[in-house]
Amino acid sequence: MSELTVKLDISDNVALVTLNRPEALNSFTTEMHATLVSVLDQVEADKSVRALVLTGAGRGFCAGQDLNERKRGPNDPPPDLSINLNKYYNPLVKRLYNFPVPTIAAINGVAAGAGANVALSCDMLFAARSAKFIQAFSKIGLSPDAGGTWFLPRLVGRAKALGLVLSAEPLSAEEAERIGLIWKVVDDEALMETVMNTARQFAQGPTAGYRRIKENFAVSTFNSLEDQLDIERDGQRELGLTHDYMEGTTSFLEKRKPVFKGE
Ligand code: LHQ
Repeated sequence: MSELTVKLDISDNVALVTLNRPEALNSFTTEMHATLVSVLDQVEADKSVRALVLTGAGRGFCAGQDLNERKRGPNDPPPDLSINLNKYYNPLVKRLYNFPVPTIAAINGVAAGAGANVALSCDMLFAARSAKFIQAFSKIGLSPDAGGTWFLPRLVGRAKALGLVLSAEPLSAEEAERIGLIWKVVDDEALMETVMNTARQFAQGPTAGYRRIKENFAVSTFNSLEDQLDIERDGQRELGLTHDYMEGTTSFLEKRKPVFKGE
C-alpha cells in the first residue's frame, strides 16, 4: 500500500501531524487536503490529545498548492480557483486557527505560498535555521490566500508584509524570528526535539486556560479595549472555577509542581 500523504502519530497526549509528499515538498493535492481533514477529525475526536504539531516530511515544510493539479491545456476552460479555496484552504486555516488545543508548526524546511500561510494559522511557529518562507503567489500572478493578507500585516506590519508579498523574496528563518513572524528559530537537528518537548509541556498544561487564551486573542482583533476587558473578565470567571486554576494556585503556595488535568 502506498504511504499516506498525511501521517498521524499520537503519543504523550500530543498529535504529530506530518505532511507527507516529500518528493513535491509536501505541496497540497486535493487528496492530501482530504486526508488532512480526516486526520484533524481524528485528532479532535481524541480527547486525550492536548497539543498538536504540524510538520513536513523530508526537506520541505510545504510548497503550497501542487501546481501539477493546476496544469491546463489550451482548450481547457479557465479555472475557478475559489472552488478549491472554499472547499479546502479556507476551512483548514479557520480550523487550525481555532483548534481547541495549542498548535505548533515545526517548519523543517521551505514554506511557500499557501504552505507558509497555513503555518501562520498555528499558534506557535518554530523554524529550522535552514528553513525559508516565501510568499510565492505574485510569481504566478496571484495574491496571497490561506489568510496571508490577514496574518502578515498583523504579525509584521504593512511595510514588511507588502515587501514580502510583492517581492516574493525568500525570508530566512532568522529574519522571520527577528521581524516577529515566528516564535523561534532552532538549529535544524534540534527542531523536532525542541518542538516535541514544548508540545509535551502543553499537553500537561491547563488546556482549558490555553483554549481561553486562544479565543480571547482571536476576538481581540476586532474589539475595543472596553469589550476586550469584559471578555477577559468573563474568561477569568470561568477559568476560576476549573480544577487547573485551583491546582495552579495551590501548588504554587505548597511550593510543588502542579498536576494539571486540562479542565
Ligand atoms: C512542486 C511544488 C508545487 C508541485 C515544489 N507544486 N510541485 C494556488 C492556486 C490555486 C488555488 C489555491 O491556492 C493556491 C495557493 C498557492 O499555494 S500558490 C503558490 C504555489 N507554490 C509555489 O508557487 C511554489 C512553487 N515551488 C517553488 O517555488 C520551489 O519549489 C521552492 C522555492 C518552494 C523550493 O525550491 P527548491 O528547493 O529549489 O526545490 P525544487 O523547486 O527543486 O522542488 C523540488 C521538487 O518539488 C520539484 O520536483 P522534481 O520532480 O523536479 O524534483 C518541484 O517541481 C516540486 N515542487 N513545489 N507547488
